[in-house]
Formats: sequence, structure tokens, C-alpha cells
Amino acid sequence: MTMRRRSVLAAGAAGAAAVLTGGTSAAAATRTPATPDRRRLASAVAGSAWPGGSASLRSLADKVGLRIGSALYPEDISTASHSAIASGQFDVYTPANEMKWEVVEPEQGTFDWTGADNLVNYAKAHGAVVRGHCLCWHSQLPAWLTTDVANGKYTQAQLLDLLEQHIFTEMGRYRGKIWQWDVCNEFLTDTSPSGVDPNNWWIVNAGPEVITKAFQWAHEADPFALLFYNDYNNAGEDGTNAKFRACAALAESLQKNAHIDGIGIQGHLDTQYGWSPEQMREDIESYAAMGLKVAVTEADVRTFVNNSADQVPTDSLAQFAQPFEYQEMLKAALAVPECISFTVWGFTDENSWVPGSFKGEGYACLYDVNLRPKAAYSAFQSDLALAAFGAPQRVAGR
Ligand code: 9MR
Repeated sequence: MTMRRRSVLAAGAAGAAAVLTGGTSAAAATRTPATPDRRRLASAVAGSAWPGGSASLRSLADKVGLRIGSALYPEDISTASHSAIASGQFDVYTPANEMKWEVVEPEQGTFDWTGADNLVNYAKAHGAVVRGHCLCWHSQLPAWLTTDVANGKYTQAQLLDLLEQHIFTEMGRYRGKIWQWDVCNEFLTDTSPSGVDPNNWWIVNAGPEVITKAFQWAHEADPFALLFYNDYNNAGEDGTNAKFRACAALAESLQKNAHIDGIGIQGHLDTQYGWSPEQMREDIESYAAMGLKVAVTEADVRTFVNNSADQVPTDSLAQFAQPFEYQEMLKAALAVPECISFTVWGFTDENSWVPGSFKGEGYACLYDVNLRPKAAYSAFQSDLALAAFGAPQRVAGR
């Protein structure tokens, strides 16, 4: 099954290469699709679906039922030049920060839904859907909560009550309007073997049942939303694949004791580290074999740059490695029909989180600091155009 899927994609690529080069080699000729397909492919190459053409990523991805998305910062909605890209290229949006607890409830009992509402309305206005992010995470919690917990104000049971309330309030507000929710985020250790981190803020303060309870409450709060567990290094990024195993074990227990629909693979890559695209595809297939859907949720590929304003790679090879790693992630996603969406964590280097978090690094997005599409964007365009000729249709997302 696996091999068949790969060879279909490879055949599509070979066919395209044959068209581009005139298709003279014997090897290319034997792998070229039958005449009608070849005509369709040739017209895609000649037409707007090819690099330099104008076909949007969302229109190309739509042909195989894949939703292609981006995390959005408020300026991506409010600035015309950003919004043209957000709405033109992507059809699933994740609020980079606007649905996090510290933003929606800055003071206990005082809510600010401005950013979250803006994003949900923006998605509706542009024929897109929303990935809600994220309900239960150790980071970006409101200061009133972390201070009160540090001062011993709440028992474990009271803290669980607060989380339950938070989940029902936020999911209730957007009930029926969110396609996928990241319910729990980043609970697993970066060790081998990996497992739920006993030192995680939630595990320490609310107890080990917190993950199961969060998923139970989330399913009750919005039975229409697809519920995801989201993490990094859970699909081929760490050499041992230990976090994948821990993630699969956690999902299995949630399938038994609560409700989970899918696994979010963040996909934050860095060209200085090794990474296995084959392992990523196999891991996605394994999640799918468990009956789970998969979403690539926060893809970006960073590298060392001259400075954070211009973000020009310092190693000329990085200009090839960066788009290549993006492409390999996209191909792994396209190979498995249970992978229903592919989201990048911001589309432009101009407001990417990378330079602020990784000293000396940047160039992580599909567009540069001046909103010009980079090689990775063109690679996505051509891979998605080719996918229409070989990648399997996505399974239906609810
Ligand atoms: O993009 C977000 C950035 O603006 C925040 O400063 C940062 C704080 O941790 O969170 C970023 O988003 C994170 C996401 O919510 C979870 N996975 C890692 C992302 C990058 O840090």
C-alpha cells in the first residue's frame, strides 16, 4: 500500500519532468502517464498551476481535498497586503495567539474575545475554516492563574474545575464554528523513551487525569469539532522516534477513555538538524492505521541568517535545504489520505516567531520579509499541482 502510494506520486513527478524536458529519455517515456493524463498534465504545466503562474495554494490543494492553512497574527487580517495572501492562498486559519487562555481571560472573569472573534469572522468571510489553538497548554496561561496556583490557592480539584470552565466557555462561544481544536498541547518529554512529562505544569498542579478530562469536556462542549492532541517532534523529527511512540500510546488511551479525532504534527524544522521524511510518512500512516486523522499544524523550516531584518541565509546551501524540507513534509502529508490539513506557522518571515526565539535564525516561512514568495512557495505550488495527478483524495473531515 505504502509503496503504491509513493510510486504514484513519483510517477507524477517523472511525468512532469518529462514534459518539462521534452520527455526524450527512454526511462521518462516508460513512466509517462497515458495520453489523456499527459495532456492534462501538460496543460497544468503550461498554465497557471506551474511556478510563476497564478494558481493559489488553496485552489490546488482543494483538488485532493487537502486544506492548506496558516497561523495568523492580527496584522495578517488587518493589513491589506498580508490579508491578500492570507485569504488568497490559505483556507484554514489558526490564531497564533488569540485563542490562548492568557489572551481570552486576562483577568479572572474578564474576557476579551476581540482577536478570536476577528479570526472566526475573517475565516467565514473568506470561505475558510478555523483550527482552534489551544485549550490546555503549560504556556501562555493567564498570570492570575499561575500566581494563584503558585500561592497554593487551589486544590487539584478546583484547578480542574477552572479548566473545565475555560473549555466550556471558549468552545461554547465558538460551538459549531471550529473545524479542529488543539485540546492538549505539548505534554510529552523530549527523551527516549518519551511519555507524559511528570513535571508538566498541568500534571503537577491538576494531576495525571487532566489530559483525559480535557478531551472528555471538549467533546461535550462541542461534539462537532475534531479534537486533536498537538505536539512537536512526534513524526520523524527525533532520531529515536520515541515521541511518536509516546504520542500514539497517549492517543490510544484517549480513544479508550475519552474522545480524540486526530494528531497534530507541528513540523517546526531546522536545516541544521537531521530529519527523516520517510519516518514522518510512516508515522502519519501509523496514526491513520489507529483510526486517527492527522494535521500538520505549525510547519516552518528555519535556518541561520545574516540578520533578523533581512533574513538572508548565511549558508548558500540553505536556500536549497529550506524548500526541500518543506516539500518533503508536504509530500509525506499528501501520501496519506487521513492527513486532512497542512498549516504553516505564519506565512511571512516579516512576523515569524523564529528570529525572536532562535538566536541568529530565520527565513522559516514561504514568503520573505517583503512578502515575496520564496522557492518554498513555488515548490508547494508545483507539488500541489502534481498531487492532483497522483495523490489520494483526503478522507472526509467532519
Ligand atoms: O506564534 C506564537 C508566538 O507569537 C508566541 O510568542 C509563542 C509563545 O510561546 O507561541 C507561538 O506559538 C507556539 C504555538 O502556540 C505552540 N507551538 C509552538 C509555537 C511557537 O512557539
